[in-house]
Amino acid sequence: MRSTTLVALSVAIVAACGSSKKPARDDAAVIDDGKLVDAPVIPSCENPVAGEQVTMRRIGGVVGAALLATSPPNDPRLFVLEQRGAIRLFKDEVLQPDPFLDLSVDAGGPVAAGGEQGLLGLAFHPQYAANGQFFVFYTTRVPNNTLRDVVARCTVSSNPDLANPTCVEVLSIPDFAGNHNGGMIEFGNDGLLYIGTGDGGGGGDPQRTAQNPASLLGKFLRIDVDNKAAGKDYGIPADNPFVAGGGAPEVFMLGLRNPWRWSFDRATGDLWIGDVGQGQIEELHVVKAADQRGANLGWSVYEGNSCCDTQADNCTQSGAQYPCEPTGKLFPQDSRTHASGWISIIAGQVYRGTCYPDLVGWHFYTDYGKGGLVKARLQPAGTLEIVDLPGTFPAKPTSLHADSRGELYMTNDVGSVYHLEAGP
Ligand SMILES: [Ca+2]
Ligand SMILES: [Ca+2]
Repeated sequence: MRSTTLVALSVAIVAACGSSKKPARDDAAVIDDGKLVDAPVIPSCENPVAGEQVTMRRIGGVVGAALLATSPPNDPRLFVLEQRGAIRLFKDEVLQPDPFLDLSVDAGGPVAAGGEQGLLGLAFHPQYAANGQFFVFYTTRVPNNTLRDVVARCTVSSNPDLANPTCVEVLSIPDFAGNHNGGMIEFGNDGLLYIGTGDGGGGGDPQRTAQNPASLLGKFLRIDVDNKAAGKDYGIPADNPFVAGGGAPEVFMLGLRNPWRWSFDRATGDLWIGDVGQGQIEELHVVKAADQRGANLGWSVYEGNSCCDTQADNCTQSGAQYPCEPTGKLFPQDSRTHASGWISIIAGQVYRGTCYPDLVGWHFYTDYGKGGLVKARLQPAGTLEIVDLPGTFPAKPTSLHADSRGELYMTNDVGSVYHLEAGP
């Protein structure tokens, strides 16, 4: 199976920028379980383009809402999530007719889609080229019409463009409302799988999950998919903050409301998190690698920098029960009010590609309602340099994420996929 995959990948490799092509290279190797495996290398851009004027070029569209574009490591293909439950495949920017995987209800799959529900996350194993494993996050109502948020392990078939049709649940989280499901998953540079979960839903964190370390909701979770603990399909990393007690062992960070889209900066390991706000404030948190373990991002004691119970929305906790104590909490580096038109922040990713050298080190992000595009980069003091970019950008964005080359792709609610490009 693997040799078939690798031959196909090697043949399929193309260069990064625009129409420039570069011959395939297959001289790299990775070690997996002691076995040396050839792996293709994605070449850097042959003709980089200088300039900071950012544009979005539409490369194609999928069915329904497109929620994420991503790639396995060192793989030239682009995989796009359809909210309804399928993963679609682009090769050389051409949409392939058959889904890579279809977990939709129409295909007999488990994904419950609609509103904020659906196939929400996809992360390829760092050793995907060798082990064929990838992970998905979806909402489901099977069995018994009971709502759950699920992380499942899937595998590719002998055909590299087709996954095996069923996935195995790794983590199942009971949920109580259709909104606030998080859904983004990524592997860190430590090889562990990070999972962002919503506070459950409703409004105002009605079950007080986000600050409760025993709940898997309103958190970043971190699990080891390669070393299974007894009775589980995953392991608990030894330095997770509650591994010795005081909370659920999977919990890595607390105080999230709905971390819909976030990513690691692949160069630094910093987390850039868009936490969708309640009725007033959208938040962008940048949590440096050294500060992540056990971090508390504030919700639902705070919405942004504001004490939640002072606001005229449904952050209804009383100050007496949940005093707004800032000690031990991290606050966002950028916050946008709903009065300014922001309603659901869409965090993106730090550009680490080679096609547009003047974009390197900038994180690009946007908002589902406001649209537009913002870039920000960390300054030495830990604050952000923030630039609201001129120009017109796609409406109703749902994600902005890198492929294996570090090139960024935006998806939106009507199924379009765009390549972020720049020029003078
Ligand atoms: Ca929910
Ligand atoms: Ca926060």
